Amino acid sequence: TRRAAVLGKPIAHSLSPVIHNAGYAAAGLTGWSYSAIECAEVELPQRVADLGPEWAGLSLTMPLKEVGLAVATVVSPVAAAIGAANTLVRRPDGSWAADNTDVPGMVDVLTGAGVPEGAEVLLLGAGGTARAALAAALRLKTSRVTCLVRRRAAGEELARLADKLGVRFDIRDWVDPGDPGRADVVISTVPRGAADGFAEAAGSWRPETVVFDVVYDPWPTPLAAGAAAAGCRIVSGLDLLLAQAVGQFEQFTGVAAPVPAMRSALAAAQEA
Ligand code: SKM
Repeated sequence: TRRAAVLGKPIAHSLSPVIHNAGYAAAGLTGWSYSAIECAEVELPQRVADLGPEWAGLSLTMPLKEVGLAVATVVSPVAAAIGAANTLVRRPDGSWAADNTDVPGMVDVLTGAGVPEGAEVLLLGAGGTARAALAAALRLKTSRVTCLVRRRAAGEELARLADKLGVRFDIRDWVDPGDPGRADVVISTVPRGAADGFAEAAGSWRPETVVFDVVYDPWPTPLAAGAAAAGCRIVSGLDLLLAQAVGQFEQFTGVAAPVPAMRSALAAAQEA
């Protein structure tokens, strides 16, 4: 038996078990199972220490992505750069390696939606997900990231990361970007409801704009619906959930992920 799980708090809403278990079934990985475990930040180190040798990997979601780095003996460059891990992989000696698959996942979904190299990005929010988006922007060789922030201090912290990564970055106040200017892609990293005020403005964005809202429940968000009405290409948090799970699946099992089966299981669960 080999086991994996997603840890976080709250965790009942997570669709990670659906995606990974569908992947095990489609890949013929009998004996593998993936569960959801509620775990608070202070509990993570002990929880991880208590896991038996059958545990191959862990997905980490809020609020565990920062503390995830602390329980690992090896940290990948991207996880170290943004200070967040969503993935812990068991090493042969029993210790854990931390990685971040949100970043390559974002690159995959944005490239898949046609975002070209050198694109200009309008980023909404400056929290944890925005840090991952910034690292993705670097990999996409974006020319500039303009960030709308609700809290100036968070924006300034993100600006320091942008500086460290070498991404051209401007902070703007949280105002209505009725004209996203020359932005080729709008990435909203703020929680459910926080970007609703941009829905109307999105209705007049250029149809070539790719709009990626990391929220997926409920879907479509008002922002996504507004942008879709303008003819923009829409990417959802569900697309990202799948893309980041693919990277985890392959690191946990060492087997190529059966993506179509994982995608249809996710779609079915979301409709249920
Ligand atoms: O980064 C991912 C994490 O791996 C799993 C997850 C979930 O199960 O909802 C969400 C994201 O934080």
